[in-house]
Amino acid sequence: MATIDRGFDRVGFDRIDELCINTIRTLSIDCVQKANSGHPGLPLGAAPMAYVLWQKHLKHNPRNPKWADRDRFVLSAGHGSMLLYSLLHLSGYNLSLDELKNFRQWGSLTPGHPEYHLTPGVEATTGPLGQGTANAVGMAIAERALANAFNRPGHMIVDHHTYALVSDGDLMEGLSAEAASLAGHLKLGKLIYLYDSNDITLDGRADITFTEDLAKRYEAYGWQVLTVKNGNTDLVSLDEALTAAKKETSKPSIIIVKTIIGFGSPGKQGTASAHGSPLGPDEVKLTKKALGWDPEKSFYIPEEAQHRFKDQIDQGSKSEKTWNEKFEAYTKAYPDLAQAWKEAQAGELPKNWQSALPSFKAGESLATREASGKVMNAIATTLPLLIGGDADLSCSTNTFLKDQGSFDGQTGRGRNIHYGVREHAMASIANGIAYHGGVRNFTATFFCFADYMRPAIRLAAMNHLPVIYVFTHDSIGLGEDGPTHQPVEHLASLRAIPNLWVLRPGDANETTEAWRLALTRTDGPVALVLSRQKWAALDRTTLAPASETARGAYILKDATSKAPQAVLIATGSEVPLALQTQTELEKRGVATRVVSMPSWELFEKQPESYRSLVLPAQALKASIEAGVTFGWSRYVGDQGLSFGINRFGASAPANVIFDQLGFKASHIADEVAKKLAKN
Ligand SMILES: Cc1ncc(C[n+]2csc(CCOP(=O)(O)OP(=O)(O)O)c2C)c(N)n1
Repeated sequence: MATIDRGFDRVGFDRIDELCINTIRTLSIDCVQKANSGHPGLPLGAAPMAYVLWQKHLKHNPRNPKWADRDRFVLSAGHGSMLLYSLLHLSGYNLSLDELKNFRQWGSLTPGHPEYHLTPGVEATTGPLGQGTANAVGMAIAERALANAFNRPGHMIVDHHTYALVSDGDLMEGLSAEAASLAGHLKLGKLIYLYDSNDITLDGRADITFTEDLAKRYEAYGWQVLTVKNGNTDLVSLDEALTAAKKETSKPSIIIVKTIIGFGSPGKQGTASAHGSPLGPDEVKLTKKALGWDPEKSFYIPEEAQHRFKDQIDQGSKSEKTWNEKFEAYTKAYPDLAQAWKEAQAGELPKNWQSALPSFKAGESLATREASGKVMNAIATTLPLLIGGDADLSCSTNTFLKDQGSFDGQTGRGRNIHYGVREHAMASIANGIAYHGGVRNFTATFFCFADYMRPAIRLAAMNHLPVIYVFTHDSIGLGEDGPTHQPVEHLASLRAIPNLWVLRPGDANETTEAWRLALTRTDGPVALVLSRQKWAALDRTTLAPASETARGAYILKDATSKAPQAVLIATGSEVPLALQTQTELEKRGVATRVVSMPSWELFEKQPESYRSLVLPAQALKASIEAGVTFGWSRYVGDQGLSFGINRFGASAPANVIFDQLGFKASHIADEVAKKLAKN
């Protein structure tokens, strides 16, 4: 067991700072103990680095957690949530001691892992290791993009840092490597990681799996690497390292802080048993004693410490006041920009943005990815704060914004972010951009690779982040690349994520509408699922208007003479096939309706009266979609039919695969007629 050293280096710090740090520590272990669940080890070890950062460096105003030019702090190792809750409470955020005492309980503001949409001052939802490292990269990107859009000579209204506290587990995750590689490449000089290097993970010593030279790795990524040898007590070195990190503006910095997990706990410090379970009542007392605390006092906040923490409120109010004065001067000098800033901060889009949305002529043959590319380039002119990028596939996803340049991490110029082949980081960085706010952002890749992004998509949905995913090459329709690249289960898989809208438009004009819906949405992410292959834009003079896309599903073309006997429900590239099948069935005397259903989620929001009008109970319903049929029984019912692909695809020209797998009007018409005959 490592010996407990309570001595603090006192140059620039005093006894009260030590008291503050131990207040964070004891409060955290008391809350974990009361909950009888949680992670005491990280708060005990990382309290000094977090305290020095918050007390001496972090630009924030606890009285206004949403002040736009605040520094961002991400606790990437979200399991150490009590560290963050203690800091928030003690620094004067609107998070009461009672909330802390309710740690991990139903309805509290202090859930097991920090949740962005719940707790004032929590900048990102973390817990799945690695996510926060990439979220922080996204925040640093957003900061630069906004600086480029709004700062003017003599008027620096955007100028803040992004800090992340990261752990061994965070840096083991491949995601963090993708994110760090890109951050180094982009030279994000205002991004700083504090790495709680305690050499312990959940199962034991980190070196049972993690033995590389991490400093060299980050140097190779193009980061400044700094080390603090004794993060348990050496506050001066922590302070100096943070100063050095801020001084280096040409690259991101990582400060490797050597700490002891569970610092202060005589029986558990330095071991994995301090990581993820309460210390136990006796060990809590022993730890308090070792830290010079009264072992009998729980949730104790010494007055002197309370007073010192409150400095942050005064300091924060002053900083924001200074910024407000700057913004006043800016408003006088640049009234239009100031107005645009306010709108962007409120998450509003410029009033005229929809004027640029294109419409497509009936019969114009184009893939929905091409239609999407045209929409994006048209609205790029009316939405100057739309940024985004692709994972090395912009030529195929059609998502490059022409004449808008490539994003530069130093100046923030350029609206196309080249993510490289780093899909997971792309999606997590997109979350970071959205968490930051002020800009809107999209990502793009082949639909099949949505799997690489899924952990971040899930978090975007959970946190109501308005990220837009452009997924192209959405089915076997991509053809010769074969089953590895042909999504089949992906629609079902994304539809299973709560609060994610999945839109698979049925032609070019539905694609325009899908973009309109995606950009209008502010409370969650939207996946646009688009084709590689072309077909003719539908004739909206004879069919229902594409604006009906907003209802999720609509009667595209009704049965000719009487109430429908069959209703064909199709999405995306299968909509024209449904129309052909309808013609075939009508020829055979079967009254057939075609419903285009670009989005299940939007359809679910419609009143029951509308839903039962579109999908009448008495008709035979059949879904047609080039993906697994999983879930379609919800709309076709037990007696309905589902035409889909419950296997992997194949490598061949697209039309051949569609034919071979039964996507033919004659085949579908036969099956529908047969079923009707049986009923
Ligand atoms: C993606 C992911 N995998 C696994 C876990 C479960 N988990 C929580 S903490 C942890 C490892 C803890 O090690 P470290 O990150 O060094 O934290 P410390 O022990 O220093 O608190 C694991 C595996 C997780 N939260 N996220």
